[in-house]
Amino acid sequence: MAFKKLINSKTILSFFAAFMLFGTNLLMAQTPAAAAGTGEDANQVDWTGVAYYVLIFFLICLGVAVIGKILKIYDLTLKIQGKKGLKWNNVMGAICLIFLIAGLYGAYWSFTVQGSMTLPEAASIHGVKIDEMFTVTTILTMIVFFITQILLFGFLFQYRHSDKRRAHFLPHNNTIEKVWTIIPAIVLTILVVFGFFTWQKIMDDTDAVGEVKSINIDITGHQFAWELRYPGKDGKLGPKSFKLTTAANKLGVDFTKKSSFDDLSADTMYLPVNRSIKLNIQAQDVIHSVYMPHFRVQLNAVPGLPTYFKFTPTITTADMRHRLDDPKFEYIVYCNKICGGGHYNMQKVVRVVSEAEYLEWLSRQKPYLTDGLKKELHFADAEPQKAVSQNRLALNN
Ligand SMILES: [Cu+2]
Repeated sequence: MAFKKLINSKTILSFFAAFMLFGTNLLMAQTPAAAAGTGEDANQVDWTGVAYYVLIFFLICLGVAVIGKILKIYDLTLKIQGKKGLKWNNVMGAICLIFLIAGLYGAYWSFTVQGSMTLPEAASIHGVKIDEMFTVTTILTMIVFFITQILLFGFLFQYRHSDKRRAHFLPHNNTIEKVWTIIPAIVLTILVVFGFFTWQKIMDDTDAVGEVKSINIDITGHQFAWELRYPGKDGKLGPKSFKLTTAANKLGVDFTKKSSFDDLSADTMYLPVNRSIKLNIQAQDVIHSVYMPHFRVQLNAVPGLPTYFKFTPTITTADMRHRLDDPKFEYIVYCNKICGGGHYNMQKVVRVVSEAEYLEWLSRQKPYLTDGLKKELHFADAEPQKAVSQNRLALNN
């Protein structure tokens, strides 16, 4: 019966879960290793997956349980010998103090070690504001975190049970209630208002008076790629309709409108530095999400709900490579929704360049209106050809 008690069903289930997790981890680690290489590489297994850390956690728990049992036996031995047993309240108080110091050091460690893994400085104007908000929120929550943790575990240690002391029962106190309701309410209101005005500024789509007009760029998500469309010489993107989508016209651009003829399709997102960009965001199948972490840009791409994000890049790719001392650095636009099996594939390079480089690049871009599309739309060859040749020298102003 004792054995039955020891190995109760919860323990068995926990170990079974750990075993399954470890097995899955091993399997997943082996698959890419086998697929990736031949020879020695194929036999290499990455042991440091999630399950590895879960197992380490279980082992630490086991270690703590064993130490607890040893202390219990020591306590019983003392009592059998007629001596005073262990002062468990002191043991618990000491554990609280150790937990407090280890926890605070852990928080400090994660800030200093993992803090350096955060994104480099924001490469857009509004990104600096977002970072400021993040810093203010982090500082405020950290102050609360450190105060509450020190009070919580410090009090547990200081006022641990003692036969000589009796706890004071405090049924109600209006002053305390007011303090811990009003102060957090004020702090949260400041944070929310701060966030509201920042968001309002970011989402303001009107160009300021005297400001150079924003460049309109279309980004459309589908499983599993981003499609980019740039305006041609007229600076306007042609209208689109999902009803017009075909194999050749995969964005469903409406060619009954003149503004559609000079649109360009691009593989890489080139952006001129210090120019306002209006990124028009769409999706053709499921929900995707435009995510450009270095510019602090993220917005969902929802089918049937066109939206946009306006931002101004401030650091060129070359400049960022120099700052990070990484000659291979590229800004990337990702998809930030788990949108299907090939989700990881939804990446495109974003290159921030000077205005001159941008215009030179733009002049080399292919028109959206391809020969295949012309055929499909039964266009007379001469007319679109003319339109396209003009657009090759398009200036996006
Ligand atoms: Cu996606």
